[in-house]
Formats: sequence, structure tokens, C-alpha cells
Amino acid sequence: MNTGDADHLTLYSYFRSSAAYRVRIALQLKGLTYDYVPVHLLRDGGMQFAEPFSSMNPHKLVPLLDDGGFQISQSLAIIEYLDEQFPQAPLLPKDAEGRARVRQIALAIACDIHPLQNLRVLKYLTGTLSLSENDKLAWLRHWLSRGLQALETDLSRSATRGVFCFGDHPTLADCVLVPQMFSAGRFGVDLAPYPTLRAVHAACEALEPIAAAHPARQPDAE
Ligand SMILES: N[C@@H](CCC(=O)N[C@@H](CS)C(=O)NCC(=O)O)C(=O)O
Repeated sequence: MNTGDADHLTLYSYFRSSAAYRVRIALQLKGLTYDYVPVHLLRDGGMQFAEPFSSMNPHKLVPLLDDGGFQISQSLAIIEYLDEQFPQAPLLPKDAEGRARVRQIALAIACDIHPLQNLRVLKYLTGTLSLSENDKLAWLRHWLSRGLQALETDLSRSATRGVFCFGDHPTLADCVLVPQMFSAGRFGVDLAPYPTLRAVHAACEALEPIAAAHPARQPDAE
């Protein structure tokens, strides 16, 4: 098991990608250094569709992590891989119930909320279905708000919530929540109805490793 030197890690990322942002947070929290390879999702029709990236990840989505030649996509799989390979600053609780709870929060965002805001989905709405920009945004805000409201209710009632989604140390759940809050703000969702989510988000952003993963601080930020 590799527990320290991570000079061989390369992250294929796009500054604004929520899923890549999750992995950047995990890398930063663990204090891992990595090479950053930007994959511009819009330029020339999208570099995710061009070689060499499209062969490395046939799903044509960022992020992709390369660990000394081992390549893995899917942000949650990447974060759990990092957590097992680099146990410092663990991102999952030690007990089964805690792990289940953290994964539940992370998956509620990654499976039920985030996919609807993905670029290819939004492009289909305005392209193939000819929705106006306003209708697309109304559709998106509807689904993001519903997802965030459910999460707000869930977290506000949670006995295991602390400063962060679970307890007083950031976990996988926070790695996923922070980018979702960023995206919701970017898409003009009113975040006022979600005080619990906003408080956790603010606590996360106050940590330098999480702040360092912010889109605006990436080499490809525009
Ligand atoms: N479930 C995947 C989602 C990855 C994903 O949706 N990536 C987006 C950026 S956040 C992407 O690459 N979109 C490119 C496109 O839609 O063409 C993960 O967690 O890694």
C-alpha cells in the first residue's frame, strides 16, 4: 500500500466540473500532490470526446485519475480508492453505520441531483429539444431545488451531523456537497431555504485544503 509519496498521481479535470471538484477536495484533504491535466469540456466541441482522453475514459466524462498507470474514473470510486491507498485524513468513518450514512449523503447528490445538471443533459435540452435558455434554467432549478430541499430536511434532522455532514471532520459526503452547493449557486438556485447545507458548506470552505480545490483556484480557471 502506498501511504505517502504521491508524485505519480495525475488528475484529468475541468475547473468547473463538480465531479472533478469532489476529487480535488479529497486529494487536498489528504495532502496529496498531483499533476493537473485540464480537459476543456467546451472547447472544439469538448476535449472529452477527443484523443487521448476519449480512449482513456470511454464514458467521456471527467474526472479521471491516473495512479502510476492505473486509471480510474467515477469520482466516488476515485475518492474511495484514494482513501484506501492513502489512509491519512480518512474520508469514511470506521464503523459500518457511519460509512453507510456518509455514502447515503454522497450518493443522494451524486446519483439523484448532479446528473441532471450535467453538460450533455443540458445541451440536449437546448439543442435536440430546442428549449430556450430560460426554460432550461427553470427545469434545472426545479430539480436542483427539490434535491437540495430533501437533503436539507435529512441533514437538519440528523443526529450524526456535526460541523460537517457527518461529525466534525470532513468526509466523502462533504467532498460531494461542496461542489453541489457551488453549482447550484452558479445556476442561480436560491440557497436561502437551505440553512443547514449553507452552514456545512461554509465550514468546509473555511478549511484551506477545501478552499484550494475551488474552481477559481485551478490552473485552467477562466
Ligand atoms: N458520475 C460521474 C459524473 C462525471 C460527470 O458528469 N462529469 C461531467 C462534469 S461534472 C462531464 O465530464 N461532462 C461532460 C459532458 O457532459 O460532456 C462521476 O462522479 O465522476
